[in-house]
Amino acid sequence: MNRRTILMSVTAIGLALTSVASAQGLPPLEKKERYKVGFSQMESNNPWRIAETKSFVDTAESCNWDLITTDAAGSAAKQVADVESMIAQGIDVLFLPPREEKPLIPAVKRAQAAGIPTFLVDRSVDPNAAVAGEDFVAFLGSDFIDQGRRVAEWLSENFEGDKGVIVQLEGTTGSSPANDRKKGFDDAIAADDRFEIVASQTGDFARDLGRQVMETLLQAHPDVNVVYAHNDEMAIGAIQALELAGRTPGEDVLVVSIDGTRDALQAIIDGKMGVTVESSPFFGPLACEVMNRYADGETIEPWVQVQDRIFTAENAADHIDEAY
Ligand code: GZL
Repeated sequence: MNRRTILMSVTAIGLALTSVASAQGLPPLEKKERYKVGFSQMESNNPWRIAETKSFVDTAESCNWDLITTDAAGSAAKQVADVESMIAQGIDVLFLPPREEKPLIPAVKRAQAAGIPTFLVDRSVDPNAAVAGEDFVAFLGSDFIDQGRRVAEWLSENFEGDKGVIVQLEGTTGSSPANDRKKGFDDAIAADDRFEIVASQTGDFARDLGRQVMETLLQAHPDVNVVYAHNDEMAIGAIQALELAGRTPGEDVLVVSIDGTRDALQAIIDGKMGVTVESSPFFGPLACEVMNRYADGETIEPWVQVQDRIFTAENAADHIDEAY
């Protein structure tokens, strides 16, 4: 093949890539031997976050990534700055779990403007401000509304009392999982008139804050007999608070949650928690697969949806060894 033919072929590939991506108004991703990849982690204060970061790190070599990871230590503003820094370092691709739906919009827009294909993982942004397939390539993650709905469904099917007094521990204020897990649960549980949500307050997805908030809400609502936590870390914190107050989780109060962490599965096995709907942190392999599809010129579906299992006393022991 002579130089002219090679040049024409490379040009044709480039035009093909550009045409596909530009059809979506998205930056193309040139197929390369190795990719400089940015992963902007929001915080590392719980097993879920730590497992997610490890999943990306463990995928890097097999996916030919020169991986740059940052940790915003719980600050949306710092996460925006971290993304800016990685753009300045010339990353080819950005994987971003936006801590909150609105403050991370500038980061998404900056990456797009810099011609860097961006995939939102695990959390998304305000769809009124940025759209998958236009402002970023796609969202890789669970259906958080469905997670909340499934917890409510399980509760309605397994609660044996006449009156359910619910305290809800919400995730990080303004985050897509907190918004949607609340919506999914609240809308579904309203169908069963035995239940009343007497309090709903954020524990920021954190175990210790979840415990502190539960202690406070127990004072105000001593008749609580159901706790719905948006994640297992807060559920475990709530169980600690309940036991400190002389309650017996699993007997006089039913704790229900989301994620599927090792501690949650153990609490289910010990009879202290009723259910946890899975929300997997293992995004590395999926991120690799979707990035390669995009580099091959494929149009990526705006939502690459992750399917979630449900863990109860029937199957928790079967899955605890794979948990994080
Ligand atoms: C869900 C993820 C949530 C987890 C929490 O994709 O964003 O954040 O449910 C984590 O445990 O902090």
